[in-house]
Amino acid sequence: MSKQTRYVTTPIYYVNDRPHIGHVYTTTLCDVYARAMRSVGHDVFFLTGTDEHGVKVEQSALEKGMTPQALADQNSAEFQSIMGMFNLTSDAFIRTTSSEHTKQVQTFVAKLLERGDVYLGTFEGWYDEGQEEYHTETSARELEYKSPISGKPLVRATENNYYFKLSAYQGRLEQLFETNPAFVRPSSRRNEVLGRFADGLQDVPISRTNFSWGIPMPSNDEHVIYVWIDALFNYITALGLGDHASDWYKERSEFWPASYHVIGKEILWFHAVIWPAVLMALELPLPNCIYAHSFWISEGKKMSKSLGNFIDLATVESYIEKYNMDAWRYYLVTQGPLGATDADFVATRFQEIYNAHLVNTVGNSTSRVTAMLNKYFDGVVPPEVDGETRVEVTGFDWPTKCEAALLQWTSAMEAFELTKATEEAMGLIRDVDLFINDTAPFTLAKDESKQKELGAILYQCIETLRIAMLLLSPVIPSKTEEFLVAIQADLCIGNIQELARWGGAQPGSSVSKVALFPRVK
Ligand code: ME8
Repeated sequence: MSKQTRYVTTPIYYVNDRPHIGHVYTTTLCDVYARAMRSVGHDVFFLTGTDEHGVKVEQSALEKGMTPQALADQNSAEFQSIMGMFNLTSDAFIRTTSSEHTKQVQTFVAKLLERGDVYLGTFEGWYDEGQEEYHTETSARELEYKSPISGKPLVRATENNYYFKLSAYQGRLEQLFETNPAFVRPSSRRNEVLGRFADGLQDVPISRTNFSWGIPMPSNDEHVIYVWIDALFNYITALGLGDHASDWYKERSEFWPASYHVIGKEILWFHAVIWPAVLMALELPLPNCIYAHSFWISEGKKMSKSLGNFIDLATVESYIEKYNMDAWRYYLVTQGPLGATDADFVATRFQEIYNAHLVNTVGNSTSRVTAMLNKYFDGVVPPEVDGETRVEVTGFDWPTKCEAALLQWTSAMEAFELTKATEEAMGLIRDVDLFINDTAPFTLAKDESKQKELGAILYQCIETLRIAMLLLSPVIPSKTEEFLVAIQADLCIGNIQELARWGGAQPGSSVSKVALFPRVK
């Protein structure tokens, strides 16, 4: 496969709040995708960061007796620390208060003004103060004039503002949704957006005058740029697209357009409608896909600090301490709300999945096979084929099975179907267990004359596990590395298509026994 670029982004997180499971979740999804794409050999850029302007940050800072910048510095550092804590391999961390970002945002907005896509006007509408978002009459009515997030009443607000001419882009947006049905995924989210087009798109205010913590409008510093416009630009300022003389532009501009903007469902409108329209106005290419996942709820209810079911960083850390980092990642990726429905985080379910998938499947199979190789072959990989001996058990044509799994895995990872990709690898491991039950190597071991057959069976087991573990490495990177080191196999460095080909395990190389996932009470 030819080398290509892949660019994946998380939302940039608000610094008026502290990181929690939701932020860790989205960032972990992007991390799995980024690792998988690197293992395929693509040139990957994985961006995350913090959204640091706006009235909420100004108010939180005021309440804490801090300057907004000091609050932003403190909380942005906390968001940055989760990258290291959770083994997340982002390539850059963008902060909207950085001079690189602010300068470029002003350049882009100046361009929009110049082209007439931004103009000064008066606006009246239903405003959600918590979300800093306006609703149309129809949508406000549907929401019973209450914020869908905080439940607080929407307020009628009038503003003299700069507007972005969103209405002028309705036709092109509709065409985009029609010709590229995968622009917004999953498809239920796409339908949600389409439903709102029926209302007719209205121009959106993109400046504010009621507070000052933001990027000044070019040529009118009584206005600051609306935090959402400022924030959306992060995806291209981080690549230097607004400053062609910058190092960022030189090093990163080739990554645009993004492969995936991964977001939560609550910020879909900004990403699926406003953002592409802004890019159209700037004559820039559009991202390939906005992937909007659903939400984690906790123990059957919306997470809330007062209900005591809020999964903050301390709670996340307690899981990692009790189980391990890879177990945490595995649970998030395979049991999380990647699809159209919310996912419930339940402690007992975590334990069940850990036992069923990691202890009893990955852990058991790898420990069983490495133990048998130690017991019957002194920890040395036997040859698969010796003259006549190639063991084919009906239904287990391993080379074909593994090749198919690799192909499926690759296309699922490319398509951001992370659960499906993971399932390909897990399927191979479950098949190894069935194969062992069918061929009963422990019985063959009792018969001297069956040594070669026994060797061939165990070769097929360790080789399939090697391939399966390569495929699992984006999700459980530490445990797969531990395993590959224990069997003296190569780690994946951007060449999975070759490495995961049948025959990679070298007869004669040594194998240590592994115990990857201990039982946890
Ligand atoms: O919205 N389950 O930032 P934010 C899953 N700054 N994911 C969740 C979640 C949950 N319960 N709660 C939050 C903002 N998330 C803006 C974004 S982008 C240009 C600007 C995740 O700090 C999910 O990805 O409120 C959601 O979109 C994001 O956190 C919101 O983070």
